[in-house]
Amino acid sequence: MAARKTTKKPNVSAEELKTYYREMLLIRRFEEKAGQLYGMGLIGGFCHLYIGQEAVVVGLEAAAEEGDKRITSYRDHGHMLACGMDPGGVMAELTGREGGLSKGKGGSMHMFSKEKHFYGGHGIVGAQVPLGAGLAFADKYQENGRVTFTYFGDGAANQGQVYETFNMAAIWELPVIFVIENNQYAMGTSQARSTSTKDIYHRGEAFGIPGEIVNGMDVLAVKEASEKAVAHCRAGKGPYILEIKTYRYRGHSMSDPAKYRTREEVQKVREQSDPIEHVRELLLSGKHATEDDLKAIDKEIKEIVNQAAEFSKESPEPSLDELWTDIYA
Ligand SMILES: Cc1ncc(C[n+]2csc(CCOP(=O)(O)OP(=O)(O)O)c2C)c(N)n1
Ligand SMILES: [Mg+2]
Repeated sequence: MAARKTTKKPNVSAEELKTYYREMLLIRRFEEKAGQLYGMGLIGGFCHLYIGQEAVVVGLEAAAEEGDKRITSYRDHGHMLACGMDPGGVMAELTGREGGLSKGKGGSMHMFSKEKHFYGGHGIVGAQVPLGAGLAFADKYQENGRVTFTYFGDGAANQGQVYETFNMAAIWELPVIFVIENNQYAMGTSQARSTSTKDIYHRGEAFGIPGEIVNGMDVLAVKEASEKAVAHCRAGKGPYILEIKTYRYRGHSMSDPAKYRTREEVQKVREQSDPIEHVRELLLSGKHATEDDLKAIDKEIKEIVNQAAEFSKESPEPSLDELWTDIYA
């Protein structure tokens, strides 16, 4: 996770860098605000924050095109924001209000957007993996050239259904990118305790699926690898695996006793490999932006997040009639 050492002279425009900075900062500030609202008792149930992992989804989205699909686990707020879902709608879902993207009935783990081709938000570990292959099957059947980004964690990578999915995706040459967000922990269990090997992507070899490791603290490295994976899928060559090494700064969820790692471990990653700080340094050292430019972006993002929080507090509780809508029975 040494972001600053791996990026040589980046071949990237100032505008592009600023976009990544803005998008990653939006996720970070949104998640910090969600943590505060949770602390105030305004958010109930589970709430899994994405702080530290921002470069993963922002780098992948940089390689996506209109119509591509995405599906992920319960650690999903960053994915929603990165594909352009409304921050107010996401926050109001967290507070369980009428203005939420699932009308206040889904909460943190269960939001969807037809418009943005975001298929959730899934609370059952690994369950989204076969669903992601199913989405890719539909695209292949319709010959529409679309790709599905199927995200899951290092813990989920030990689920049996992942390998049944790998097999079928390989046989049918489905246009699916399996994105393993390896943040090194599955709840309180470190990867070393749960997983027989240090790297996971090479399990794809057993199914003839190529893959690689990516530095998930470097948005440019993620984008580069994603472009390669997308090109592979769009060329009809079947699935691809990206194992993205990343780190979550906060607990597994808001109710994590945090006894399985030291504060020093977290602090070290924050100081040495923070993905937002990395882009900030590139912007400043390349003279693409001044401190004042970055302050202006910070202010703009703060405003968006504050508005989302206000909306999530002001939006009314869902009416009781809502209990009888969106039910398939
Ligand atoms: C089938 C199933 N088993 C167990 C759980 C409880 N559980 C929730 S999250 C989690 C850990 C998953 O870790 P990982 O896949 O690494 O994702 P991360 O939380 O790190 O993003 C577990 C065991 C669950 N939700 N579903
Ligand atoms: Mg994990």
